[in-house]
Amino acid sequence: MIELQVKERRRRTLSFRRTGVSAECQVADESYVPRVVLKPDAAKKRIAAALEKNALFKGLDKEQINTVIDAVEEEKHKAGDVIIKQGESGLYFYLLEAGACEVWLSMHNARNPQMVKIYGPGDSFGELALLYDAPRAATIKASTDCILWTMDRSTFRTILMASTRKKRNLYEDYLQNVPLLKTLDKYERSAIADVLEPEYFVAGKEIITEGTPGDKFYFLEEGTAEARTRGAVVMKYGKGDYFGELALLNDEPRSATVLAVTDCKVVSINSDSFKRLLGKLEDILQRKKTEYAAATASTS
Ligand code: 1OR
Repeated sequence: MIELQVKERRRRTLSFRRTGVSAECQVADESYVPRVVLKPDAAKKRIAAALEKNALFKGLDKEQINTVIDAVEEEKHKAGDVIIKQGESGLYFYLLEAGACEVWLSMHNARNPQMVKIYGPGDSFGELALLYDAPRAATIKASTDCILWTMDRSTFRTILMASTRKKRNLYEDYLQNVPLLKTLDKYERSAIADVLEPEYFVAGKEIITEGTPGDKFYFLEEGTAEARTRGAVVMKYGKGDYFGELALLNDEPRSATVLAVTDCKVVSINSDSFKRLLGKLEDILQRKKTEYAAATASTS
């Protein structure tokens, strides 16, 4: 059973009084006054390092990053503390600097909550309630002693809401139609949308080069591409297909060249995010190796 020690509730009265955000709105706060929590330079450096690990902060400019660094507040938790409680309203977004946090979910008809995920350093949570004015979708509990940086709702909505929503909406339909991701739920797909980086390749350009080290996994969003080993075409790709998984899964050099046949738009995921977000699809991904082997055998 999860022990309830809801810090968020305790802070709520204070925060409402201070910021007066009780009127819910779908847009960022127009009257936003940047919040400044004074902190030493060493703390600022730690925050900057944690922000760098997190995809949600990728598109921010220097000024926005500084606003975030000023606004966040350190919060330490002991192993076992409940940081967010499912069903309650949410006031803070959390960035985990050190330690691990568990995500517990109570499904409609299940008697006991289930642990569905563990967050580590650089991960963030608590965005859903702020993005959609919804109750907390899950309970978050510290599994070890933790250091977190909390961002108030007003800063989140002003700095992060538009970019996060835009990216999630942009890729929602696309990711829903990628066969590989069929078994993931909507929330897991939005976590993938957060980390996608678009890249463009003109027809004839190599997206991946056989024998080189691999650090990215790709989905093909537009165009057609083909994989070649020792010059022979072993696989053809269209919209929604993926490639580049083997080098990351098996820690080996690229086993094929992937060439843009037409102009292509791809979205890539770096190796850390790939392991974190697609790790549970490893069985499906490993099967591709058998397909490649069969295709290579039939061309040699
Ligand atoms: P929040 O503001 O709702 C709880 O507060 C947070 O838990 C939530 O934002 C997310 O940041 C985080 N479904 C919903 N929320 C999740 C999930 C999740 N995982 C983490 N959070 N699912 C688990 C996916 C492995 C979907 C389960 C069906």
